[in-house]
Amino acid sequence: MRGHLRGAAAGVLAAGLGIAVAELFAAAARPGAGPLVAVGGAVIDATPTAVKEFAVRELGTNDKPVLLGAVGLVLAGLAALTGVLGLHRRALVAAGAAVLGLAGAAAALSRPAGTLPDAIPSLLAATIAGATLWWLLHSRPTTTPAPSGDRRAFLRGAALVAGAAVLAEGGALVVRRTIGRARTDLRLPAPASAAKPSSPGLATPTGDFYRVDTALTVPRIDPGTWSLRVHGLVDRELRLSLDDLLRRPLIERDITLNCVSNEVGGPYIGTARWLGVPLGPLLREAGLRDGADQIVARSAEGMTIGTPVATALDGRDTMLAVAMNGSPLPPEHGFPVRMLTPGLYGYAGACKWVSELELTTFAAFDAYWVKRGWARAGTVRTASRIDKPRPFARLAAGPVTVAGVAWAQRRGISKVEVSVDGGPWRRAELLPVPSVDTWVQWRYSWPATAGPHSLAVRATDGDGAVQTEDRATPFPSGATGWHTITVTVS
Ligand SMILES: Nc1nc2c(c(=O)[nH]1)N[C@H]1C(S)=C(S)[C@@H](COP(=O)(O)O)O[C@H]1N2
Ligand SMILES: [Mo]
Repeated sequence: MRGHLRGAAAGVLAAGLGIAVAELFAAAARPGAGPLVAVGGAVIDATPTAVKEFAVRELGTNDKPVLLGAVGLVLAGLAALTGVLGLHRRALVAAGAAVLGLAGAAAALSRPAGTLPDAIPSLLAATIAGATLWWLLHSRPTTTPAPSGDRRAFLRGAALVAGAAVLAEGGALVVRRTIGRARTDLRLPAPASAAKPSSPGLATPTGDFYRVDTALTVPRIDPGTWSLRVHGLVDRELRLSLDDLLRRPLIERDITLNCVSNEVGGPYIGTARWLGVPLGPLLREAGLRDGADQIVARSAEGMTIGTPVATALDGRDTMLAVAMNGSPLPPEHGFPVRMLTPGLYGYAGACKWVSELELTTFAAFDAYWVKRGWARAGTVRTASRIDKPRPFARLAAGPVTVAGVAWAQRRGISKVEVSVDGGPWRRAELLPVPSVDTWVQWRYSWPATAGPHSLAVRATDGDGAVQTEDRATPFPSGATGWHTITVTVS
């Protein structure tokens, strides 16, 4: 019994050391390629969309820690088992490590942008864990007739392994800190083309900006070694450092970004003042070949996002963004560089932590979300939302300000109307906006009378098309329907 406990503990400790060293290696060399993250990512990829949506709904932003914790627990269980079996059959130590290492490597390679080097962290972890376990279990003959001395030796070895694991974790922390400092030290050049003045409250404070991605841990990318490769259907392949990008003329624009997964009235939308390099001139420099109709953006942690080439050339402000609301991009929002395509949902035009742009065709390649059934185009649908009053609010009779936002990036908003209890549509007042690519803030003064009431909002885009009442789910091309709330007036 005690022997079994010892075997299990040795297995878990050895795996812990292996993982910690692999995380340190990944932090320095390949962000997001740590073994746990690779396996977790593969699990997410393999999960049907319906289950994924269920998990996001039930667990919210805890979905990732929960998944990583589960992967860690399963690994700990398997490592403990390997330790117990390895007590009596040494070969099983090597076999267990090999199986787990290869499983991790296979998971890393199965990711959409997985390349051979991504297998290294898992293989490294398995090699270190296997060797450590072997040493812990077999460095001294287990048959010596001195059980207490043997126990002391085992505890000494275990403490050594735990210490090494803590050191490796600490190293990974230092790497991440150093990158954090490089981010705050980054000096942003002034834009060649500044944003137009805009009304206060138009932009979402960075800390409140929604975040949606599949990254299990936020990739920490060293801006000093980051580069962007532009290749595929181009005459000249480009490789640009962050300094190369920052030396180009920059544009500064207020642009609204929203997620296709946003429900009617939902929170996955925000507006920020972005600073970036316009993509069109860069693609022309690379010498765009005939037939290229898709830009496949790949990110450090393995996302692929497919964006129509036309959106970089039709005059809109499609850019490689380096800053958000006056500061370098926060790590969560894609530091050091992300794509931004006005008029497209994030999954179709806003690749974070971008490291590669491949010019190709839609016929030749389906990006991550398209493989999962989401629409190829990703064009933002006209929508509007009531932010004030809150649903189920209790209000006093008299004039009540009803307010919110409406958006139809690229087309703009020409009209917002409010209907009380299904009655006639009344025009809301629109605040001025810098361009068609931002949401519009609207307000309506409602003479509220006692009783329960429903409030609905609808927008008309710049082309005169009225937002449809028909309800559609976010999948596969964005939710539709009017946002309606109920309130009580007394
Ligand atoms: N690398 C990467 N980029 C990504 C994603 C992702 O999962 N990975 N998600 C996309 C989606 S679905 C959206 S809506 C936006 C969200 O950007 P934000 O988190 O900065 O708000 O990023 C897009 N870019
Ligand atoms: Mo999204």
